[in-house]
Amino acid sequence: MCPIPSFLLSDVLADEEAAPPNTRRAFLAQATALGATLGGVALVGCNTPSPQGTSSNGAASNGAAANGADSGHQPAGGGAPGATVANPDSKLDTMQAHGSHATTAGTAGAAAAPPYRRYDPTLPPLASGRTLQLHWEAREVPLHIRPDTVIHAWTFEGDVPGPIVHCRVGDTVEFTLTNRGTLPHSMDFHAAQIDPKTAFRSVMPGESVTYTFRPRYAGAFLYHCGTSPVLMHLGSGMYGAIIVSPAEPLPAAKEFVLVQNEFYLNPAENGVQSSDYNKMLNRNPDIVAFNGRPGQYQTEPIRVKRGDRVRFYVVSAGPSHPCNFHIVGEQFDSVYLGAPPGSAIHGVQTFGVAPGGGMIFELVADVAGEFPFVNHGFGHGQKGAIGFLVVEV
Ligand SMILES: [Cu+2]
Repeated sequence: MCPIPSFLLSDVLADEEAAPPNTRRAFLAQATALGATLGGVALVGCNTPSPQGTSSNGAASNGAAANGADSGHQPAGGGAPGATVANPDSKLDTMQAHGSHATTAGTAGAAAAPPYRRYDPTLPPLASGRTLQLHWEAREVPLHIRPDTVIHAWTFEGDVPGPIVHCRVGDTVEFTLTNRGTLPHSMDFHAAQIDPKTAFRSVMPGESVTYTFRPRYAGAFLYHCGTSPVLMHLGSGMYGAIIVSPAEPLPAAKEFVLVQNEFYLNPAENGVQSSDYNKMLNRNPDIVAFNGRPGQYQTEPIRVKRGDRVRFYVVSAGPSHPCNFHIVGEQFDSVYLGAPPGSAIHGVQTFGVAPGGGMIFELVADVAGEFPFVNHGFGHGQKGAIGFLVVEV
């Protein structure tokens, strides 16, 4: 038996507190109806997961988009609309305040997690065509973030961060999200300019949402689940980077994507640590990481050759803290604060990337050696946001 997602109940409780006494009877009737709906939802969510063979990864994706991917700029909803969608409006989700949020620890133990592996920070090449078709799945899975640490992650495509997307200004991105989890989920691309009420709305388990957008600005952008409470969904792993290259290419470089995030974790049950919402509210993380694994690029550094131009796309997923990006022993020749190439400042030691933001850091690696790249807010660097850039002769 699967529990009713508690944050959906908190929607009800919030309504109850707001309801004046003379409408309490109406509220109770509404809550009963919602409870009946949720019962059905819980059964859907507890079914054996559906086959996941239709998903595809990253910019080279050719996955078939469901629910009308060829619908141009008109977002097309998937599944049954209306009554069964408890929080259909992601704009409202973002603005909702919740006092508490229980965790969903999941039923799979640590043994069900795939082996630990380094997250490849390499920027994928651009696709040859000008249209990207991405058909992704939201999944709740056990995931190694260190060789000895498994978390119950809420994910896009089973990983934290989700896949790196790479496209150009003016490309067409046809995106479909199918929810294979047990909770509502959604997708908010910061590279899009689109009506969030429809495109970024939440979809229930087993359902899909499809929308299309064309990025207008180049840069390093965050994407994330926007379902209420956003803090919990983003903080549990539902985020990633979409890199939009300018129409006129930047100088050739070795290009890497670093997405910083914080983990706020409960003690392990069955070998798996779940996310702690109250810790998230208090903003004192247990772990801070680049690309979802603390210290991974210390043990397996990023390597370039002397003389290479190196470009880091740094995105801060948060959910609450910035990334004060710095490379020990180096300076950035250019930092692009907004859309490159018109927004560069030069000769920079450290620059803060706000949560929900992204910037581009560039240097020519003309000195050989081992250079730590860090969040120079060292309370966070010490919690895992440190790696090595190795410049080989
Ligand atoms: Cu979500």
